[in-house]
Amino acid sequence: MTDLPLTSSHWGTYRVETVNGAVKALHPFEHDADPSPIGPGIVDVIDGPTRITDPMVRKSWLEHGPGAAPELRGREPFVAVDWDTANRLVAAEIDRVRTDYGNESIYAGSYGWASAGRFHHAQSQLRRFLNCIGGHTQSVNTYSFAAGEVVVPHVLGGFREFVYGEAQWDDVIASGELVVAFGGVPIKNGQISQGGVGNHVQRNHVQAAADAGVQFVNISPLRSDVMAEADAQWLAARPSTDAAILLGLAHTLIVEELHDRRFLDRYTTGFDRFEAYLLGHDDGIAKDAAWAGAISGLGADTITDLARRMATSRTMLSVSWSMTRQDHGEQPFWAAIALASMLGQIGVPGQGLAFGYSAMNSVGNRYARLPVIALPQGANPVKTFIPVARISDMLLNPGKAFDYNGGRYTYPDARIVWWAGGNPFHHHQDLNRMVEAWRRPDTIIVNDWCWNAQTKHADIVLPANTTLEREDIAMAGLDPFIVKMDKAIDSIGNSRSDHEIFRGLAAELGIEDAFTEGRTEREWLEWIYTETRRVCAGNDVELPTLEELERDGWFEVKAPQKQPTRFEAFRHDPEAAPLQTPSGRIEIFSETIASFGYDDCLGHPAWFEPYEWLGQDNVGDALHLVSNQPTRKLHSQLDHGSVSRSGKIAGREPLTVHSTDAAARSLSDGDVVRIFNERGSCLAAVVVDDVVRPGVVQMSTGAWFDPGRDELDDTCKHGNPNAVTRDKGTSRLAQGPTAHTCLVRVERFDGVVPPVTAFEPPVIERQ
Ligand SMILES: Nc1nc2c(c(=O)[nH]1)N[C@H]1C(S)=C(S)[C@@H](COP(=O)(O)OP(=O)(O)OC[C@H]3O[C@@H](n4cnc5c(=O)[nH]c(N)nc54)[C@H](O)[C@@H]3O)O[C@H]1N2
Ligand SMILES: Nc1nc2c(c(=O)[nH]1)N[C@H]1C(S)=C(S)[C@@H](COP(=O)(O)OP(=O)(O)OC[C@H]3O[C@@H](n4cnc5c(=O)[nH]c(N)nc54)[C@H](O)[C@@H]3O)O[C@H]1N2
Ligand SMILES: [Mo]
Repeated sequence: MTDLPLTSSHWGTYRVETVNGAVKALHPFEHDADPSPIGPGIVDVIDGPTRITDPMVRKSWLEHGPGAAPELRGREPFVAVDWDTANRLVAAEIDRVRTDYGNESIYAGSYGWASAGRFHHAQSQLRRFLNCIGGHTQSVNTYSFAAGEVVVPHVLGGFREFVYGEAQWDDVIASGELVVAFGGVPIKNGQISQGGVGNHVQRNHVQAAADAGVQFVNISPLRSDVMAEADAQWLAARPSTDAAILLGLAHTLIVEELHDRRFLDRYTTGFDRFEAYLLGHDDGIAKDAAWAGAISGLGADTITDLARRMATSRTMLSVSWSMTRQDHGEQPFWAAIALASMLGQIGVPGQGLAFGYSAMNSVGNRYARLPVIALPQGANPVKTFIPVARISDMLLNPGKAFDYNGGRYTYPDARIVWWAGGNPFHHHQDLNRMVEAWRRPDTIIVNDWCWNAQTKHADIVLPANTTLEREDIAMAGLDPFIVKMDKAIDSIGNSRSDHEIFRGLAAELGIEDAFTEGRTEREWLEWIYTETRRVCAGNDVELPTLEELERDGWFEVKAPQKQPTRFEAFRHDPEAAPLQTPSGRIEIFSETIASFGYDDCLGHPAWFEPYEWLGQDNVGDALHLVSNQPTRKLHSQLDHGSVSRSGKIAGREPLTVHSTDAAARSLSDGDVVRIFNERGSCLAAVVVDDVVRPGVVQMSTGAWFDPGRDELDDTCKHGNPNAVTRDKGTSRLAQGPTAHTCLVRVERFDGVVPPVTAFEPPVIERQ
């Protein structure tokens, strides 16, 4: 087995078995303690009807040019063309748009996860290419935790550097007593690490902590967010009420004098303003346990008990990234920082604050931080940007002003939209609104390898190959394993690597040398690896030569014996090791944010009623839809493969419904239901299970969007939750996505159940 080619993906490392030049099986990597079943899902779809084998152009666009019949996007046949034709069409369109409108009118935020592999990173290739021709409008922040990325730097002086190997599991296991996990510790999500995983560790860490006597509290609408073996206490709060719970805990600490005044005085600023707010001096409302217990549905006693336990235990507070993807998603993270400050345990190993254990395999994992080198993208002369989740707003409102993090900016007039390695028909909210927005640009170009909703809604599709069809190196700096990814099979059809796609376009535009710098793909790979090796050597980390890496296939970078706990130095001496905030301290009150004057994000953490939630008036029989990350895939990737499909019910996405809510609607297992609200609707298949809180339904993201035709026009027949989620920013501060705040109605679908067509390719005409 160990002589089979190796490959790496965001969900793990595998050995590839081929027969006669075709992929037969993917086998788990021999050093992976807990391999993910996701990988083999590619085997039956790498080739076949969903694979895009040639460049494709939407029929009206080909016949009538840019902007032709945009309402037919997603409904029209494609015409297969050769690469020369595709390159000519794309180059001419780039030239037209940059000449007539300027490079700002090329939107290439192109958000998304693409594939693992340092060189063949689709977005890097796209940006490098566009930067060679004068630049493009870009996006900032992520769908993962935009609200955190924007608010936390104001409060702690940084964010990403606190997320991954920071609050280490090793320390929790050695000395922790209590893990209070908002959004749980979802092992399903720990399957993933951006850029590749060698060894999955989250399950074993939770188990080791539980074995060591650490107690878990799972504050989540979903019981399974902490694995059963950890025997967690489940506090099934109403979704999107986390900020209120955190404030109620904070209030309880004050009235019971359990807060660490010494820590607050020495390490934080602005606690008095927050305290006044908690006590209700501003608005007459005490944010006490009764108040929080009522909002969250947990009751006052639960909040009080938890506050006391947290104050008297060695406590790790973990806030999952999902909490940022709710309305006012800035608040839970900020409130959690304030609460952890009040507990006074920040900077002590095994205690304090963690951002999302098991959101990815790397969170809490001890590993050496490598300064890995990426493909240089060059400089983008265009400074225009949008917050990533404002894509529909931008397309619908060119020239309109928007707020972001203290600034006021204007949406550009995007004429070309280009995606390579991401899928807005997966990731964006309110897909009906996006379909509308998608009619605005003149030209939509997508590089991808399969006929998903995104490629079906494009004008020009440039077929990419997959990781199994090219060589690369997995080396993202978030995992101890460096893996030489082998080319296991030849490219399917006429597909090309993204690099090769852009090289062809660069040649057409006369800038090939600028794009390639005279290097072949292999020479780029060698350059990236030897540069990384050189920089690592300067940091006292010895990596093997490329020859040695290729001989062995992989290399495990030794973890440091002891990694200093983040904030340890700050705790030791806050003057000598200040935070990168204006005050050098933890900003429980931020003068900077207060100075922005936003009514939806104040100078301190606060509770804002979400735009829709179970506690609102007239909630009626509405249910809160939690559309969390899928267990059997990463986002939409490989939804068409056997592993993901094995989780569907008669081909449709499952919707988990509590037994009382099922009974009230006469629903039983396997029933097809319509999930709807004023924004849209989708079908799904019912699973009755009390793993969800009453009033909450759960449906994973990732089912390929499959709007019906004719009588079911805007209903997604397959079960994509973004058919019903709302497209509104978290606040004027971060403008992050708010998918997790969503009310729906659910009813049995009594009509003739339409077939799922998500995995059918479009009609293709060959010239
Ligand atoms: N309702 C709801 N929506 C959500 C979320 C949620 O919790 N709820 N979560 C959000 C989050 S956190 C995220 S990160 C986003 C994820 O959203 P995305 O990252 O956009 O989702 P993916 O499905 O990973 O999209 C990657 C695309 O790249 C393609 N691809 C893979 N490899 C290659 C390659 O080598 N070259 C090219 N050209 N293409 C390739 C894949 O086929 C796929 O279409 O979704 C967000 N959306
Ligand atoms: N298998 C798999 N793993 C993944 C991914 C994937 O697609 N598949 N995606 C990866 C990516 S890009 C990211 S960003 C991370 C995301 O990691 P997370 O943000 O942690 O992912 P989610 O699954 O959306 O949310 C975790 C849990 O939060 C709970 N939750 C939802 N709403 C609320 C709420 O209002 N309050 C509380 N307290 N809990 C709530 C849900 O029950 C959910 O299971 O996952 C990564 N890991
Ligand atoms: Mo994400």
